[in-house]
Amino acid sequence: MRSLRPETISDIDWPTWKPRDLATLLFVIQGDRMLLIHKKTGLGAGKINGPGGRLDGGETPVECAVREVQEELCITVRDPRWAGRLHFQFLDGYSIRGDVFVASEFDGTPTETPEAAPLWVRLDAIPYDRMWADDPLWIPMMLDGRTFIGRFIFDGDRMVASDVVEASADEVRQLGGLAG
Ligand code: 8DG
Repeated sequence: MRSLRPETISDIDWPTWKPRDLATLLFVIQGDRMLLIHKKTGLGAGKINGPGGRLDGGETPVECAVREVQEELCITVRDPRWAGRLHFQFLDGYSIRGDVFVASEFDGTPTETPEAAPLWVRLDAIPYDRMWADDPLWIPMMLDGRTFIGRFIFDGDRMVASDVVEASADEVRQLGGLAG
């Protein structure tokens, strides 16, 4: 980090920025609806989000995304595709980077677990007011089939700064290939 208390996206030297944790998110999208969760544990407990979580040692992001969806909703997605990458710096020093995946097919029945309860929402009624503050900045791009790179500074739950751009062809090749 370039600044001890970054206030804008350019206060952080992103090329040398190292996240403390690596995580994933996965959104199942079928027709005009999307499968979300009421998150019961971990970072963001109480919010609505896509299923996901932190990487276990040795896991690739796509393996993590598939495992987290199995653990949280008892379903196995068949066709995960990389959709974007999110970088979060928190003012207390914590940082996390998440690869986002979409899928449309799965085996099993979404079932409530100790970590999450399933929630199907219509794409025109996504409950952004109960989600992380950055989500409305990139979920619409994801629903348009566009890949994205997001950078955010948070003070707890409050978003302090944000920057979301469409991923370049190089980034799609590199990050999509690595993550998958
Ligand atoms: P734990 O056992 O380590 O507590 O749980 P975990 O399942 O390994 O990790 P987690 O607490 O679920 O990981 C945090 C999840 O929250 C991870 O999927 C990334 C996601 N997440 C953030 N910030 C944001 C955000 O701003 N928006 C969205 N949609 N998701 C976010 O960390």
